[in-house]
Amino acid sequence: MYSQLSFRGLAGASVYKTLRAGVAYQVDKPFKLYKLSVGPDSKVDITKEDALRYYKQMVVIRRMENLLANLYKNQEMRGFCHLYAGQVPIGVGVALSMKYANTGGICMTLYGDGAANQGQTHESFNLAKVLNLPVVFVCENNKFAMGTADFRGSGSVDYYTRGSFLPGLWVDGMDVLAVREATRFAKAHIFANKGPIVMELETYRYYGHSMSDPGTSYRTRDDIQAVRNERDPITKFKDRLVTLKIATEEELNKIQKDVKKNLDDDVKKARGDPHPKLDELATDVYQKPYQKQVRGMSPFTPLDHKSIGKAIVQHLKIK
Ligand SMILES: Cc1ncc(C[n+]2csc(CCOP(=O)(O)OP(=O)(O)O)c2C)c(N)n1
Ligand SMILES: [Mg+2]
Repeated sequence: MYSQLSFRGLAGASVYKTLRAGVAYQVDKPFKLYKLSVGPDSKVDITKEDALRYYKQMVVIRRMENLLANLYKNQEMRGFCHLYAGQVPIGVGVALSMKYANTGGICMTLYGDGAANQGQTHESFNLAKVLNLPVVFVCENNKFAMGTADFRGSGSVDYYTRGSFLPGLWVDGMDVLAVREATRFAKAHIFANKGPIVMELETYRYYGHSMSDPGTSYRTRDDIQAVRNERDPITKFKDRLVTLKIATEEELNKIQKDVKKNLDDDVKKARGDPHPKLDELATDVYQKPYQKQVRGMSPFTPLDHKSIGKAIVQHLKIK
């Protein structure tokens, strides 16, 4: 439903400036501002190198999700499959630890439109404001909380204003460059010590909430197809890149073909791999496991905690 991503700040990035390199690109749908006098620039520049990288990343994500959905439906992949999915208070906790340890990092905390209506989200806004934490709250408004349309479950669907005392920014989540520009703006806002900020990315969910939700009982196939035809972020980006002559259709088709082939090869390899051993289940659950054994196992099948990977705190250099 949500996830956290943290990154270290760039030195001297406290002043927001539009990137001026490459070809000019006009963001289609203007940003909407809440408690902000100035917003991100709607004219942004894009270099060919960045454009192709974003295009490829989007195609990879789309294709991966398709493949995962199929593997799950074929019962080749077990467990529970949410096609992407944290907790808002954890994001605020990460931001608190970053401020406390003075890492210079900020925490992007992502949550859904459904989660926006939970008490924990509003407690998180409050604590972030009171403690002036380096956190950007990013609401991914994909129009549905499981099967409930946003207007049926939300007192206000203007999620960018829902931080009440926090400034907010509405962004067309179907335009990768609008999202990039808004993120740069939000990051500079935090580094300028203006406090936490809320960003709403308006998007759409083609799939159901999880694999147990066919995603078609609360909307029609035509509704979904209309978004695919009119607002699809990959198709739209591709058209813009061709129109702006940043890339040719052939180049972009080739990226798509290569991604498909590479991911199909990965799936083939994964199919041939043995199933993970049971002890994987208890691997890297804690940075420092305080108990040797996982609690609640039957005495006949004990399971030990195992550490093999590097903990996130080490990646982020938090002492
Ligand atoms: C505290 C809590 N209450 C209820 C649920 C059950 N639940 C799981 S997802 C969900 C809706 C989430 O909506 P949204 O954040 O928009 O995510 P999306 O459906 O778009 O993936 C609910 C109510 C939960 N996981 N946790
Ligand atoms: Mg949602």
